[in-house]
Amino acid sequence: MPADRDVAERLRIKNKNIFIAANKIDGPELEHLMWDFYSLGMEKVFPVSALHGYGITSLVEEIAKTLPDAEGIEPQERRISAAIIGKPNVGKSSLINRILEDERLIVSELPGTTRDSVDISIKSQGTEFIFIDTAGIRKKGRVKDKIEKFSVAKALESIGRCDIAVIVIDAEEGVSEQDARIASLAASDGKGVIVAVNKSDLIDGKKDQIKRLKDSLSFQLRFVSFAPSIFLSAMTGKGVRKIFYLLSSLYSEISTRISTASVNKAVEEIVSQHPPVHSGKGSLKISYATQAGIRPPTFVLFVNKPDLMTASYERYLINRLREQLKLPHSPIKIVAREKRK
Ligand SMILES: Nc1nc2c(ncn2[C@@H]2O[C@H](COP(=O)(O)OP(=O)(O)OP(=O)(O)O)[C@@H](O)[C@H]2O)c(=O)[nH]1
Ligand SMILES: [Mg+2]
Repeated sequence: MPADRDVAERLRIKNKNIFIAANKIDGPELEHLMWDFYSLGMEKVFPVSALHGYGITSLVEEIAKTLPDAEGIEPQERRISAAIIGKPNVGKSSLINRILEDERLIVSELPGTTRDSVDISIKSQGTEFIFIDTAGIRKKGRVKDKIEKFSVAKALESIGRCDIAVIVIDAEEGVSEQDARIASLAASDGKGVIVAVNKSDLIDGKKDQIKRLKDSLSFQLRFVSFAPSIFLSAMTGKGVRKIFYLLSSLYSEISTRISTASVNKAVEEIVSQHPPVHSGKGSLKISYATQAGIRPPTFVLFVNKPDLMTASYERYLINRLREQLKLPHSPIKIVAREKRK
């Protein structure tokens, strides 16, 4: 709106912190409506719903960050939630038990032991880690037949409320299509993904088996090749502590904010190395770019015609941005917006 532009202009010269609250955005499905506001030339745009409360927490948190620290108030603890996902019987509960180093969860050899999702909180080095143990539920009466499936609906529900999805895989069985699908879904939902290969004690020293497993990891997970993987054993405890380190560093990575200047520099370089190809409809021109959000790092590119952004060029940009912006393990989201004349 012209009036918004006017206000934006006046505020800009005041040299203050400016936040734009794009109101009446009631949920994630309406978030696309906020992209227009970037054309006001300000980076901090927040989708909110004053009526339903959507997005308010993020807005308030961001505003709070710019305020000076009040004395005597403890800084807020970092909280990382990790969804532990995987087929029945891969050792999800055992892994969490090992992490907790006690036997608070019911572990059993029967697939389908964990009936629902359970949240377990543990504090370590100033961070609160929430592990969401997700049931590897299968249909009733099929417990005996060794099917590969696990409940996608349950997994998605846990993924929806996590920062990072930990896909647990049985070292003897390798990666199934279902595992790969869930990993891709989590990544496209903007979540960090870690692949945890459990029961590695069972393949210790078995060269052929280890090779087959590594092949299945790189082939099946080729669409989420940026996801770090670890080998561990919930039974012996080997490799388990590394989860904390991985979760922390991945969380920092997906929460990175990069200055507009650096984003533009990276985009310019990436585009000059391999410009968009000319199609019948014209050629894509990227005028400038800025980071619009974190978790996942999201970049808005202002272009002549958003339609001209092809899926393959978007993939190229994302892969190169991952390198250039030093976000090797992070999912990245790109939004092409039409540049206003
Ligand atoms: N050898 C070996 N066995 C393990 C390991 N981790 C778990 N197990 C065994 O695998 C079986 C299943 O473990 P759970 O932790 O119940 O598996 P889950 O993934 O939580 O299963 P659901 O809740 O049914 O989805 C149990 O018999 C565990 O003792 C491991 O690292 N090595
Ligand atoms: Mg379980």
